[in-house]
Formats: sequence, C-alpha cells, structure tokens
Amino acid sequence: MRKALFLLTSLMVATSASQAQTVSNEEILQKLQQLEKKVQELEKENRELKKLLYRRTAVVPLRKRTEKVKVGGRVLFRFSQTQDIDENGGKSIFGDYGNGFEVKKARLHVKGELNDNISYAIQIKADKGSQVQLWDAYVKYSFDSIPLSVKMGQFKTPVSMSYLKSGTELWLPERPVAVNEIAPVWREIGVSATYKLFKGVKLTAGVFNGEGWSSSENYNRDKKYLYTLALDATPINNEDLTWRFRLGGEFGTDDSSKMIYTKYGAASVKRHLIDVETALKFKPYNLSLEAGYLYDNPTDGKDSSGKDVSLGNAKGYYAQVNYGLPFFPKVHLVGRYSWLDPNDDINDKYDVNYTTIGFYYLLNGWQAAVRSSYTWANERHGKEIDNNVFVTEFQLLF
Ligand SMILES: [Ca+2]
Ligand SMILES: [Ca+2]
Ligand SMILES: [Ca+2]
Repeated sequence: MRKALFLLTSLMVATSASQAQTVSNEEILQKLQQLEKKVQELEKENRELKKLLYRRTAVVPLRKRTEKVKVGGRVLFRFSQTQDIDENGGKSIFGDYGNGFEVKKARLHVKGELNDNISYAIQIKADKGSQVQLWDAYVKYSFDSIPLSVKMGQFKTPVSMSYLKSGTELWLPERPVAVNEIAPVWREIGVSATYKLFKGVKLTAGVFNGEGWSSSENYNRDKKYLYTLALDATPINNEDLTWRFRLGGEFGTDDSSKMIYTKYGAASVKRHLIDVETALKFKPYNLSLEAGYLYDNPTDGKDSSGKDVSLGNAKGYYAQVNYGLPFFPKVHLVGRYSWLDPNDDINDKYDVNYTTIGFYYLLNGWQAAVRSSYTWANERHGKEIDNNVFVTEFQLLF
C-alpha cells in the first residue's frame, strides 16, 4: 500500500512539476503533508484490522503445527480350517467362529505430533463385522529436561513384550497361548510413565482402571485400581546380535471380562502376575528366538455377585524360532511351542500345549504379507478335542 501511495505521490509531484508555473512550492508541500497524514491513517487502520483478524483466527496457527498427522490402517483377510469346529464349541482355538473366510481385522488409525513434546494416536477397530470400537486413544507427553514420557488415555496394557509387539509384525497368525491367556492382552484406561534409566534400559509404571475396555467398560466401576510395572532392557545391540528382555508385573484388582479366570467363575481377582520375556536375534544367520514365562498367583477372586471364588495359580511359557531363508529372505520359517495351565488347582481342558509350524512371506515388507500355520492343539486333561487348526492370512497395511 505504501508503495502504491509513493508512486501516486511521485506521479502527482511530477505532474505538479510540469505545471511549476501554476503551482507554488508551498502548495506542493501542503499536498505532500496531506498525503503523509492519509498514509499514517491507513497504516493505523491496517494494523487494527490485522489485530482483529488474528483474534478471530487465533486457533488456526495452533492447528497448523500438527503437520505430522499420519492416517493409516490395516486389513487382515483370513482363511481358517479347524479339524472339528463343532466339537470345539463352534469356534477355533483362535476365536474364529466357523471354518472359512473372514475379515479378521479392519483397523484405522490416526497418529501425529503436536510438537516435539506431545504426540497422540487414535485407533478404531471394525473387525469381523462386529460393532465398531475405539481401541487406542492416547496422548503422550515427553519431557525435554529428563528422559521421561507420560502416556494418558486408552492403550495396550504395558506388561507383555509379545503383546506390545505390533500385531502387524507377528511371525504367526496368533500370539502364544500362554501370553493370550495369562498376560493382559487388552487395552486399559489410565496413565503410564516411562523413564529411560540409561541407554537401552527403561522402566514403565502404570495405574489403570483395571476393567479392560469396551463400550460398557470405560469406567472404574469397582473403584479399585490396577498397577503395572515393567523393566525393558536391550543389553546387546550390535551388527551381529540383539538381545532384549522384558520383566513385567501386574498387581491390583483386575476385572476385565477377558481374563482367563472368568472361565472359573471369577469376575474380579487381585493379580500378582510376573511376566518374563526375551528376544534374541542372530543377524548374520537370519535367526531369531523369542521365549517367555508367565506366572500369576490370583487372590481375592470374586464372582459377579461378590462371592469368593477359589483359584489356583496360572502358569505358562512359550518358545519360538524364526529363520529367514538365506537365498530368499522374504520367506521366514517359524516354529513355536507354548504350554499353559491357567489354574493349577484343577485339571481340565484348559490345560493345553500348542505346537505350531508355519511361515510368513513378505511380499512388500510387512505392508503386504502372507502368514500361514498349522497348530496341533493338545488338551493334556479331559477329553482330547479335534481342534487342530490351519490358518492362512493376508495382511495389508496402508
Ligand atoms: Ca477397577
Ligand atoms: Ca489346570
Ligand atoms: Ca486337541
């Protein structure tokens, strides 16, 4: 604007100059002063307008900073075949209702960073045609001055290494039965803090509602809390070898409807869970090993009406091996053995050991991958059920 006015003034001066005879210097000066005054008034008006505009759109600059929003998701298409699915209660040992094809997973997530300190994630699940659920919804704050981060909201219970590993990178279609039945393999609502003690070693402590999650379980109805503690360390991480272990614990009152003790009539228990898991990677040989041991001594078992329920201890372990073919590293052969006794007071059909062999083929990294496996499901007690299962699945991440 100032430029335009300057041009206009120059033009006027030039025009005036050509009429030098008729316009006196005094008049020119007067005109210039008038113009200067006008410019000052316009500048003032401009400043005021800018101020008003800023006030009205004050939220816009804040939002603009969330530049790193990432929208992604996953589709998992599965084919499953159980020997005698009716004998196994109409569903496979992996919870698939019937033999055949299935959209096992359909997930959508949004992740991003507000700035260097604040990040967030939301994940929506729409699996198997079931009702759409909110799976993850959390905000994470990382401090500048100390190696501490705090996570708030709904997210994976931070105990088991196997459970915390993204489902998109599983070697086999399902996690080990010992983990799936004893570890809290569900989301919780609460707060956790992770402190990096030194390089490769971090400690995570959490406080949660202890009710798991679903649309009707988003509240701490029993007014009791669940506590978690985990030490995660990677003592060796070089070109040839990576060694990681995680020691996790869960204490306090758990009344998730998904825990194994509901099979014994307990709606809530006090957990004393210890979960030790480790991972070894021999990089030159494309060989990885993972193993874990889980033990829980539940007390204060109560049924849904508050009556005492007596429970034994839960024990389980697993070991699995993964070998990438030397001349075809996209193909990995996988084997696993997992043993479970969810209640050592009772000998029943839940005392199982599963042996699985399979492979996965990375068409395009984990982004497009195929997993296939066969599991021999052995019930150590009770009647042996024909529930061995073959699964092949295709995963697509976007
Ligand atoms: Ca609770
Ligand atoms: Ca048992
Ligand atoms: Ca069986």
